[in-house]
Amino acid sequence: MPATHIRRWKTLALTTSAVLVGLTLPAMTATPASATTTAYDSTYYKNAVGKTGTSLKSSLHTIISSQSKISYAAVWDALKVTDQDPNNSNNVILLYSGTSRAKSLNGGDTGDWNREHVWAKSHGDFGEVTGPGTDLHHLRPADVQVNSIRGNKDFDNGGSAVSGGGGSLTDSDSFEPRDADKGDVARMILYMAVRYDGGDGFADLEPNEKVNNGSNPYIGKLSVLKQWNDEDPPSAFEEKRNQVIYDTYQHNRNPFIDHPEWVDAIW
Ligand SMILES: [Ca+2]
Ligand SMILES: [Ca+2]
Ligand SMILES: [Ca+2]
Repeated sequence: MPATHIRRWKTLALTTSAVLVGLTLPAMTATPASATTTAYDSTYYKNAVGKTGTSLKSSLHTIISSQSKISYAAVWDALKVTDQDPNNSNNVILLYSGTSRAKSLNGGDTGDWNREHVWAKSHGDFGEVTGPGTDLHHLRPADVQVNSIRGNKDFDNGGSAVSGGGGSLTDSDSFEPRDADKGDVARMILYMAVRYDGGDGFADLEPNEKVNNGSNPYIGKLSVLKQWNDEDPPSAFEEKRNQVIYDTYQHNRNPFIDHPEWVDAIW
């Protein structure tokens, strides 16, 4: 190796190790062994890094509650950006089915896609007014019929195949997304639980171990959601979506996409 290359490599190695020390040492003091680091740890998350349990949840609530909000009508156009098919800019990728469908087919008819509230509207009765009902961190494009089959069911394993559901399953009281969407669903639900704690005039949303939660501000099952978070880690699509919501629309982040290990640190 020519001397100039060796010098450059050494300089790079020194610089890299100095940066890594600066980033990882604070995180190693209290976060779980599988802790990840992100570019936002020393800025956006600086008051949360190193905490666990209710202390971590409370810090994250404060951090992510500083946000912009959009109207329910504006959600249509936002989803065309946040959920754009990486391989076809005319399409969006639909939650649960994984289908790529034309952005122009937004609507309410068979074959259209519409705005799925992953934390079902009825669970806390927040509806479609600006607030939890318009929060892009849990809104996804979904096939009209698949969305209707999910309805307001809680999430759990089991059931029979959903028609056009890409491998999703359902029974009388619960819905199981296809494998590639399991972690996404878990992290969206847990974002909502941390973001909405009874302020802003809305209910305190929380996960629990039940199905058939109905109109109570709860969604189950927490143990299953935790399992799904482990089985389906954040994808490039999910990370980009989080970034677009942060940069362009709401200016807040889903902490569980940046730090999936924080799920186990809180629950
Ligand atoms: Ca069930
Ligand atoms: Ca996924
Ligand atoms: Ca809550």
